[in-house]
Amino acid sequence: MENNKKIILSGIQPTGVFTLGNYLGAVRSWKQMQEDYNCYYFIADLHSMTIHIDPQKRRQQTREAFALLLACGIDPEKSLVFVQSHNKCHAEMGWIMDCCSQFGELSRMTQFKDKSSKHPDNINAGLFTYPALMAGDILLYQADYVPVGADQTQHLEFTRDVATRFNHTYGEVFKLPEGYFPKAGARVMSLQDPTSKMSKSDTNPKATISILDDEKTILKKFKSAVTDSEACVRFDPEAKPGVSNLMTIYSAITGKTMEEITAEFAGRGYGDFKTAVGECVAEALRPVREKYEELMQERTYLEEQMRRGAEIADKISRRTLTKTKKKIGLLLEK
Ligand code: ATP
Ligand code: LTN
Repeated sequence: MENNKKIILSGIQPTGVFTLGNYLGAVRSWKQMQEDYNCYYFIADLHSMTIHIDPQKRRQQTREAFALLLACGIDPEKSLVFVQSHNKCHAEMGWIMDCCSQFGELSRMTQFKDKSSKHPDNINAGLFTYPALMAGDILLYQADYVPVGADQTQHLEFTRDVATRFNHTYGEVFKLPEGYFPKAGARVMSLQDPTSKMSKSDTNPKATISILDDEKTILKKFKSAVTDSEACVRFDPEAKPGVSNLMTIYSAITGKTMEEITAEFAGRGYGDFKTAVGECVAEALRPVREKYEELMQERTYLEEQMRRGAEIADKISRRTLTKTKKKIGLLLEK
């Protein structure tokens, strides 16, 4: 990947099958960026350790998440795809970043506050220092852009702050990354509670569309999606969060504007609209599901891609890690 293209980097946690939200909000654009950037994508398994997951399940979900990335069109010939823990530089840089992070700034992170109130019995130190590990992920690769959703922008700001401070104290090492917000990215809300985001760790299966759901399941879930009693397809996220969410999904897949969608369903009930949304989602996800099923039969191929990804990731990131250690004054082994 020796060229002048800018570097894009992003990660996704192996906390379950990707949802339509992950797909429309993130992974679909990751695929589109492959042509114009050097893209590095990874499965953030170290980050997923901040929440308790059964070990057997974690192994399985990590394999599945890797296959899902490929099924969504991330091409290992074009992009670097790997599992975070396979490149040991992440854990090492994570500790360095821990020592460059202040208790006060980590305490202000909203994700820490949210997740610790959701899991009051497991407020571990990793959950607290999560942003430091994430800063290490980004800075190791000298990434130019980091495509993340709104929930992660605070962590990106934090990364820039830590990098600036490090460069100032020890000398220039890190490039300051910028957020990247693709035009076609959509924020998808829960089908049962359209005021909260669709999330793969949601325990109510009716609230989320998994990208592996079959057509029948997808149509059924959209049929039972929460709407309102006005019977008018109109975009108004405040007053009509349910219908607006369905419009966002429909628009993200068909490319139609909100006005066009309102005109298309004028005088028709929500039933027709929900069926149309369900059908276009099922159609868009079919190739992903088929590709995934194919890939899961090819375990050796997947393992080979993981091994190759880890090797390249190590090679790229080790340069920055060594430079960082030198600047800090860690004695390098000869
Ligand atoms: P979890 O439930 O484990 O917190 P998640 O579904 O929120 O997982 P992440 O792994 O945290 O997903 O995020 C992966 C990527 O998907 C991020 O870039 C995030 O911004 C994006 N994303 C997650 N949920 C949505 C959503 N509902 N709409 C749009 N983008 C989303
Ligand atoms: N925290 C992110 C996953 C993640 C990430 C990263 C994203 C871990 N390291 C580095 C971008 C860059 C999430 O939960 N979506």
